[in-house]
Amino acid sequence: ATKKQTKPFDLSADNLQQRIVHHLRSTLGTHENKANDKAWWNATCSAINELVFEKLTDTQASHSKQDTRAVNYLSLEFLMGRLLSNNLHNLELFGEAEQALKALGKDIYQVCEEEPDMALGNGGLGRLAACYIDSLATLGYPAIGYGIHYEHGLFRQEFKDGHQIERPDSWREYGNPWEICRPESVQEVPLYGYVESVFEDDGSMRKVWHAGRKLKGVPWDIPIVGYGAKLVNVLRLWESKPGEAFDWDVFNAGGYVDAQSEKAQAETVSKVLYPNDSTEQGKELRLIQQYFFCACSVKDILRRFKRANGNNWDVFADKVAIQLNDTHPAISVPELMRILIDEEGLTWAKAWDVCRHTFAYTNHTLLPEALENWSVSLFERVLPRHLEIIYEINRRFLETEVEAKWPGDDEMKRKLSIIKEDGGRMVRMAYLSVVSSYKVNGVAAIHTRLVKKDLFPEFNELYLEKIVNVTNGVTPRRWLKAANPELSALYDKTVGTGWPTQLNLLKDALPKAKDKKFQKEFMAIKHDNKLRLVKEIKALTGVDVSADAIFDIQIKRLHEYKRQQLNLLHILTLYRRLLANPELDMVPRVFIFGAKAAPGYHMAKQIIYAINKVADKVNNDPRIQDKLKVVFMPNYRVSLAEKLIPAADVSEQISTAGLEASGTGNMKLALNGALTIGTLDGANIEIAEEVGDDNIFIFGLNVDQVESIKRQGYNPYDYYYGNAELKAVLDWLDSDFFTPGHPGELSDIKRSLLEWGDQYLCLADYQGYCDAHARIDVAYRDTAKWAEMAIINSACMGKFNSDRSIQDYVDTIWHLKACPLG
Ligand code: 26Q
Repeated sequence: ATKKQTKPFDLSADNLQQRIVHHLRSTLGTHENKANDKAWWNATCSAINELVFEKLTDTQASHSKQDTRAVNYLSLEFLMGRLLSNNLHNLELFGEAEQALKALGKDIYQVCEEEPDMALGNGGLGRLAACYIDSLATLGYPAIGYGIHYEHGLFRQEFKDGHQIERPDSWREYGNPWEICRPESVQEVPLYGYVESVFEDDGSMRKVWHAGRKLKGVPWDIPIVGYGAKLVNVLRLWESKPGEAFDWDVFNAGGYVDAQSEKAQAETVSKVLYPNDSTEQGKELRLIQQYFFCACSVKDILRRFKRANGNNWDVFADKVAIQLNDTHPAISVPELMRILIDEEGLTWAKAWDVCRHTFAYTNHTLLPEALENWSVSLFERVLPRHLEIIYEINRRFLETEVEAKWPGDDEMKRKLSIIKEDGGRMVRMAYLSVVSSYKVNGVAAIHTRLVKKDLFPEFNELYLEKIVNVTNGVTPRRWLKAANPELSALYDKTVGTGWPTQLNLLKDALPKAKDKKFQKEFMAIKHDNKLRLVKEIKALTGVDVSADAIFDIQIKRLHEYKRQQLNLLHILTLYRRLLANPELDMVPRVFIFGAKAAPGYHMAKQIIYAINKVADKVNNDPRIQDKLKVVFMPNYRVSLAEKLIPAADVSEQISTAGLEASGTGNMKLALNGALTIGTLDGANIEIAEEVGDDNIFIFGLNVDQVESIKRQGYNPYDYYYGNAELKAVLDWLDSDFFTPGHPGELSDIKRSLLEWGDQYLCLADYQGYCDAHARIDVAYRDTAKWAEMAIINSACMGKFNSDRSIQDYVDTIWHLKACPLG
């Protein structure tokens, strides 16, 4: 354990109590006798911020003194969730704060509940960024996260008659104690306009971009406390404002009202997170959002570099690594080129050399519709100079690199061109990213294999060793220590207290997996967590469920490839069997869903509606004697995940093989003792390797079988007519049984699985999936055996610590040196 700071902070519970009272009175202007829980939360945050901000200052001083390479993690999304409980754990002050609040008559868990989630992300990619900045700080690496200070994060989800309704999320409505505005680091961002060629006396030519509009980027810093508080890094989020000049001019011309609307336009840029986690093509505002944040971040990086190194560009890549979290920030490549060439006067060759040693790119998807392509005409209008630079990157790439490897092969040049020519000219952001980066990585072993084989096969031939794997991970501080305090205490007692950083230590509990007493303790904790969830389910949905049932949980964005509809088909199958035979011998099951659908994704919304309608029927059907319950928890988000995951018995990871890049919920659930029912996809494969085939329920087609069945011509009707139960449940969806008086309301799901071709092979995997569930039913009855398997799952998750992922990034891509505070 690290030694706690002695001066000037007294970190006793007593002292913390005084600080909380002090902030309640002087910062918030209230008093112990009348403060509401929100004020208590605010005061607690302010009290620990005294310590956090001091460590932040120390860290920044130490970094500028040591001046080693730092990584800049560029991401349009950071799905942070709540920070208080996590910060307290990372400062090792949770116990003290609990005691302090208790002395003031407050329950710390209730106070923590007051914090709104910071939901500045959609799902996996955004939450991964949040886990990674936690690990970077924990390991003591110099790092900055760069993102957007959205006014509205991901929408709040409500259900109305079973339909998803989107409501705005306003996480900062009443202020946010964690963020610090940094007006001294404001940046200016040009947009639109035209490019002028200026000829110099010496015959040379340079380009000047005359912008049509200017935005201002205002940085907000959120301190990121590493576990053990070895250092405090920052997450810097940019807010858009109108550029300095314009409103005065218009104002003086008597156009006060017009000025207001232009101000509103400028502020639109950081107003809202795009709620799509796969495709949203061609929206001008989204491109401006991406460029706005990249321009601010690149300028900020350059400002820091120049402060320490002047114009010594030879050392730039030794000091700066820029990681692109998917292609969303890829526009920062031409932006850095533009500044180096147009403003700093570097030659193309020198500037390109700098970029090629600075950028690295992480790919998170193989879905073709999720690959970003921007129309050339949009680019030309918004970012004319950047388009020129992309053309030149492309020209040199094709004429030198591609020509050298495949001489005279025009077909290959067409294929690999960063500009797609057929069907409307488009900029392929993935190709731009691969060409410009010194490393490209996939996020799980199988995903990386497919990135090489199917997505970028020619690039993989051209650039040997460029594409590498870094399997995703999750932070055990949030996903075990903070979310599951009882299990954490059991591990502390069993393997010692080093596991939050050395997650492999959990393996020391393996010898106890067969120990009856340990099994009882482990499963009693699971049962307690389930009891807490039972209350939450009742409060949020009104449904009564029993903690003695199997809690079977599928929580993730709603997407056809993730196959929530396959889960539904199995639920309908059980329901039918129960109606046919109410005495059917089955372990009671509660199927729990949490998922948001992109607002414009019709089929995803249909699936939510269908699950809600089936839930209505099942939950109110006395004939099935509570053997089956279906619950759709509204507004799934990080803080709800923290309540669901510790209570799960079964983890649903059932994507079509080859389509889920990694998954990270699968890791969190197994870490908390849930058994996985899953396909051989993404990180499921590596989870199976860790826990052993006997401790996971694998079913369905693997990647090779998916490929071959598609090649042969897949026909879902073969399965429909070949399987009486499957046919019956699909036909059931077509009736008005679940939507009385409204036949056909759920028919689109059946159509997508038959007439429209069942793109994600649900019917092919249906029987295997039902069989795997039958194996779960059998396994759960042997309580000792189930406990043993749950313990093995939890104890074998060491590999999936995000500290391991970050160390992999450091070793194979970033090459950083740790700089913890002394
Ligand atoms: C693109 C263009 C325009 C608007 C939005 C987008 C967009 C936004 C978010 C596209 C994709 C995303 C998010 C993707 C994502 O979350 N991918 C997941 O990443 C996880 C972390 O690597 C993996 O575990 C998941 O398998 C993968 O689906």
